[in-house]
Amino acid sequence: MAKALITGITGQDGSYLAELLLEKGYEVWGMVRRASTESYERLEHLRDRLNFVQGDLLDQPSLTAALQAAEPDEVYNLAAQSFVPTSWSQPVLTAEFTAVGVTRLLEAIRQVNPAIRVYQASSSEMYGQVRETPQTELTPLYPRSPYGVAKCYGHYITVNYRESYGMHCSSGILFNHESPRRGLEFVTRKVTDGVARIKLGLAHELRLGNLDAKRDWGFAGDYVKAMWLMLQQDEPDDYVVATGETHTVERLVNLAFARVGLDPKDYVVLDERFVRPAEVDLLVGDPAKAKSILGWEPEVDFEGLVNMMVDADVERLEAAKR
Ligand code: NAP
Ligand code: G4F
Repeated sequence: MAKALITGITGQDGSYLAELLLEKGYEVWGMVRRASTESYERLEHLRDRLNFVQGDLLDQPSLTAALQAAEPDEVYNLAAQSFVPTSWSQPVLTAEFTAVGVTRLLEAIRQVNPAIRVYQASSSEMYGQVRETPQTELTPLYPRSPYGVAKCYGHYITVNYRESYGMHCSSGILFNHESPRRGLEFVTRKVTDGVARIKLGLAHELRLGNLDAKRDWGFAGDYVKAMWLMLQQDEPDDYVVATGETHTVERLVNLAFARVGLDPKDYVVLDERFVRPAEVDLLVGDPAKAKSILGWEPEVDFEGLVNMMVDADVERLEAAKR
């Protein structure tokens, strides 16, 4: 039985990846941070099939101990401070988790077992002020946030461990991917949760920042399949994972309100507090390499994704009301 260790298993992607690996017959280990209250909400339905080990990207000995306990064939490094606005208020912590944390993990892997295959969660946020459209694996990076800068470091240190030590390290440059399990502060979930609250009479407005920003949004359940496929290749490499389509935040808002039969003009309020010090105006990825080498294709389109998220939020809040 193959064994995998997932850092960030309690997050959105961690929960979908754990499901996928269990379906494929893996023994799945999750690295979790110690907390005074547990946050395993996204994993409740899987909990008794998973193994947990404590560890933190800030603490190298805990990473070594986690690897020794799990003895994985594959490590998926999904842990990070992943919310872009927080990276301006906590830039040093973001660098410790999202940048240097990757080196701590890679170094622990090199020491414990350099044959372990590694997936690094790189990000389209690295393209920032984009140098070309669509963005490919070869597009120059120009990050626009401390988070983007930290992800560039994580990306290049992964490439460097591959080239320096011949380790099987792959980096997935994933464009935005969402789901009903997305954190409530990210714009898609903020909108779908807000729309559901307004529909059910629990809120009367939705306060947002820049509605003109464009993103290439896909479904997280599709994207974790690409992560797994990367580690099944004979050779490690870097891959853009995206839908190839871009949409404005405004279109996201319009689709979400339309799903519940309401007009966004009656509820959306522009709020400067949600406008960023530097914006990434446009992201759209070219997934040709992932398609041709990994055989990966997204299955959920943008409208299907928004409808799935609105429906899930309405259902969840109705159940809570009952
Ligand atoms: P998420 O929901 O925010 O999950 C982040 C995970 O990281 C959580 O499990 C969190 O644990 C863990 N974590 C944070 N700091 C840690 C630390 N110091 N040590 C150990 N664990 C720590 O993120 P996601 O959306 O699933 O994204 C997964 C990864 O892909 C992240 O690296 C993100 O930056 C990257 N990414 C995401 C997207 C996207 O659109 N979703 C796109 C490109 C790249 P707690 O539960 O303890 O907080
Ligand atoms: O949903 P967002 O916060 O995602 P963002 O900044 O694109 O980052 C996400 O995707 C990255 C991949 O490119 C990941 F690496 C990262 O970890 C994260 O998962 O914001 C999307 C857009 C931005 O342009 C933002 O300015 O939505 C705009 N927006 C407008 N109003 C808002 C809001 N974003 C948030 N979070 N909240 C608003 O009220």
